[in-house]
Amino acid sequence: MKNHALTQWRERREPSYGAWLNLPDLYTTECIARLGFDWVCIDLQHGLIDYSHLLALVPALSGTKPTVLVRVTSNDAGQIGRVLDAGVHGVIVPMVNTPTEAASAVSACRYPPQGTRSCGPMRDSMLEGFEYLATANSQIACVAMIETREGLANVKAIAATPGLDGLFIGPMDLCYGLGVAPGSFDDPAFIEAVEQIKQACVDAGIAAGMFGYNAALSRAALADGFQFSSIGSDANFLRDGAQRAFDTARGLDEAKTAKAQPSY
Ligand code: 3PY
Ligand code: MG
Repeated sequence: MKNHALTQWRERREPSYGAWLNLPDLYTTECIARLGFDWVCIDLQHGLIDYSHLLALVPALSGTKPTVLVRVTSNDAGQIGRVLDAGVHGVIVPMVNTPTEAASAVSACRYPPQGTRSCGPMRDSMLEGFEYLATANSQIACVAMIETREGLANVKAIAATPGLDGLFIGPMDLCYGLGVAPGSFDDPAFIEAVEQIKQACVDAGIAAGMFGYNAALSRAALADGFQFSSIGSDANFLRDGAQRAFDTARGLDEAKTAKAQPSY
């Protein structure tokens, strides 16, 4: 197994574009899978998706370009094992606050001796046989989210966790953690925190990622040295596209109606 997104992040040659999947819908998932994104992330934490939906979405993504990641609901080794066994190639773990928590996430992703993942890769072994076991430890991506004040305070040590592949910023929770109004992405405290997280990734030699509420935020992050960013979600692509079409049909000025607020 070769993880396309992880290879991009490691080589740092090009920005890695992701799409966020919040909807438990096969058709929208198949559409997004064919647009050329480098990775998609199925969101079990805030998306309207549960494990049984995921079991249908992953086969719909098989054989398409994007690397399939899952944001798990929490740093739970049991859930991490189950999503990996369902055939996804990495996890994004929310609210990682300490190096111990980061080490626990990594351990859940790696077979012994590097970790404690239990062996039963149902879907991957069906597709790849035992070959999967030889490559899984180096090809499964483990990403920790930094989105609290405690996580930020510990960011250097978290980034240095052996086996961790990247840090991913949750901008809205980070605003809450910093005590600035949600969505204040130009607040100096937020900008300083983002810089600190990016620098911790550079120092540790791992990838820096940013949840992008829209394509402009994502573009700014990628231009600013981040390796990967989600540029939007299925839900907001649908909503924004419908809004734009409706506005255009009514002859409204797009600039006036463009959404200023981030949306999920
Ligand atoms: C955040 O903004 O905190 C996120 O986790 C995005 O889903
Ligand atoms: Mg968050």
